[in-house]
Amino acid sequence: MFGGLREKLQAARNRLGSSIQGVIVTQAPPVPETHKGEPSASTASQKTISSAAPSFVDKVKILIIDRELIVSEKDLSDALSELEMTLLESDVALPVSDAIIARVRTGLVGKHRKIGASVDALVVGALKSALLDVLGNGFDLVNYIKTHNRPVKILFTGVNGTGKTTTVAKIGAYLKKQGYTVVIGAGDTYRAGAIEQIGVHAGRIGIKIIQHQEGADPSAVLFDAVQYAVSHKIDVVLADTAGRFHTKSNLMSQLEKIRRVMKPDLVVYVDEAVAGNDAIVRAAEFDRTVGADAVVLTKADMDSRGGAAISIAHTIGKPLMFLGTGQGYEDLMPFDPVKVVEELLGSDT
Ligand SMILES: Nc1nc2c(ncn2[C@@H]2O[C@H](COP(=O)(O)OP(=O)(O)OP(=O)(O)O)[C@@H](O)[C@H]2O)c(=O)[nH]1
Ligand SMILES: [Mg+2]
Repeated sequence: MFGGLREKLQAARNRLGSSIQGVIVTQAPPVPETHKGEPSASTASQKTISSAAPSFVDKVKILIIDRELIVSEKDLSDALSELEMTLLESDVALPVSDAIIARVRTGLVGKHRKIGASVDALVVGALKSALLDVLGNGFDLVNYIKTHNRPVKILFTGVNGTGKTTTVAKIGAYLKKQGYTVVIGAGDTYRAGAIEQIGVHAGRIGIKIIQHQEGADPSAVLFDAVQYAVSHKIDVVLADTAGRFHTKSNLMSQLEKIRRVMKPDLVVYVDEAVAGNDAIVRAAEFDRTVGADAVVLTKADMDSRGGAAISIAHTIGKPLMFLGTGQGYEDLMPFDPVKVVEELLGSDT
């Protein structure tokens, strides 16, 4: 997952580190030719020289460690430009890339004490907090269900073929494993074979499905699914819908009707991570027309660039709930920003 971005961030991390190392070198006091190997008058007066009589080079290092390191904006400008290119090439949306660069700059430019400890730690710390800032907090579905009235009704929307139906099945299996009862509403009455497809998934994971005939009004199907949940005290209703593009106004108004009739607690927008910036644009459109409370990005297992996952929360202001990481029912990862940052920068950070 996001392997290409991970490699590029590693390169950016090294580049920022060497820019700061360059600053350390230029801020070190020059070693006078005649005094090499013995303390100079100026350095000897500094309190940092240890009594173990270290070499002159060691003393210079100690001085740098003890002093404030002052990193200017100019020192980092090339490395930050490279980081910006890296992010844009990885399909990170421009405002998000700008936000990351601004935060890394704020984290690194200025005075640093104890810089001698580790330049790399300083760089990783700045990258980490910049990424965490733009990734937001995620959306803890289990906690949401725990704290809301039953049944919790969740409507899944999105364009064609992004993985809505598979995600409904995966989330059903996930919630069942957490001890919740679930019913699925077969709200895609439009595409031939869609009812059968969700029926097969529901059968495999052992979840009740409510369905009508192909061509039926999806609002009626999903209304029935909610009624079933109420009368059977089911915890969660998962409503599948047909894929549609936001440009198709008749299909979008059908979705509005579903909203009015079913009254979902959550509208979850599903798109594929591999779509990069397209996913961001579409998510914003869906949010504008029918609303979205959270986002699931599927096919993260096939996404090397990671741009959509990095960008979506910051650009549309809605949290990421899950990442889809494969075709199996288990291939669903609750979105945990800390884990994603670890994946990108390495767990040793
Ligand atoms: N690799 C991978 N494939 C996925 C993932 N999620 C879904 N898929 C695959 O994507 C394809 C489309 O999935 P569907 O669930 O049918 O997509 P949909 O959005 O319901 O499609 P429509 O109903 O036609 O709009 C299927 O082959 C899924 O197995 C994922 O996280 N990773
Ligand atoms: Mg579907």
